[in-house]
Amino acid sequence: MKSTILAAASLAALVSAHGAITQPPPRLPGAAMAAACGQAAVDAVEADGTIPLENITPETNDCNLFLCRGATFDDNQDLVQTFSAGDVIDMEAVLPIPHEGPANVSIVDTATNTVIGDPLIEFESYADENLPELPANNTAFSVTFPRLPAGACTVAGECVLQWFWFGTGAQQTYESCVDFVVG
Ligand SMILES: *[C@@H]1O[C@H](CO)[C@@H](O)[C@H](O)[C@H]1NC(C)=O
Ligand SMILES: *[C@@H]1O[C@H](CO)[C@@H](O)[C@H](O)[C@H]1NC(C)=O
Ligand SMILES: [Cu+2]
Repeated sequence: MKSTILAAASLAALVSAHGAITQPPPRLPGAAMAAACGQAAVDAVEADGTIPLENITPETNDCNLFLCRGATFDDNQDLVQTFSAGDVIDMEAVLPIPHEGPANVSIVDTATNTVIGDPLIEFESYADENLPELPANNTAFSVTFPRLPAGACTVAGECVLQWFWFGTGAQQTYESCVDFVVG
């Protein structure tokens, strides 16, 4: 509950906003992220839940900024979703400041920060600010959960569904993660 309120608060404070996933509930910053990345990093994400990685300065080498923008499983254990092969997962994003570039959603092994299998969805050109209007599928789209190798992603924290977007002109990287286990 606390996390939900926090998410709403940080997304409402769209100070210099760019983009993030809002559904399924994404990993949020918290005490464990503050311990690893520094309180300033947490403050930056709480002030603007859509900021790119490039606008965050980790204070220690323990910060895993390039996985989930530094957000940790420890801070988000109450947000773990259960997905099974064939499930259609509806995802929603906010893109208050679009930047044209590629985007995708993949399953990532958090221990190694490597992608498992193929992306579940890929956009060659996403969030194109030159269009009069963004395609509806930029902010609401679905992915179908794949059949994973036996034993993969069965323990909470092992894997995330990661939305990744790179604004080519802006040179800005965006990551939002959804914690899940295979059901
Ligand atoms: C997702 O897109 C980014 C940006 O193009 C790219 O760096 C990354 O390799 C892609 N991920 C996969 C699994 O294709
Ligand atoms: C998103 O919608 C646009 C416009 O309708 C379409 O061209 C594109 O292929 C769609 N992308 C994906 C990944 O579904
Ligand atoms: Cu931006």
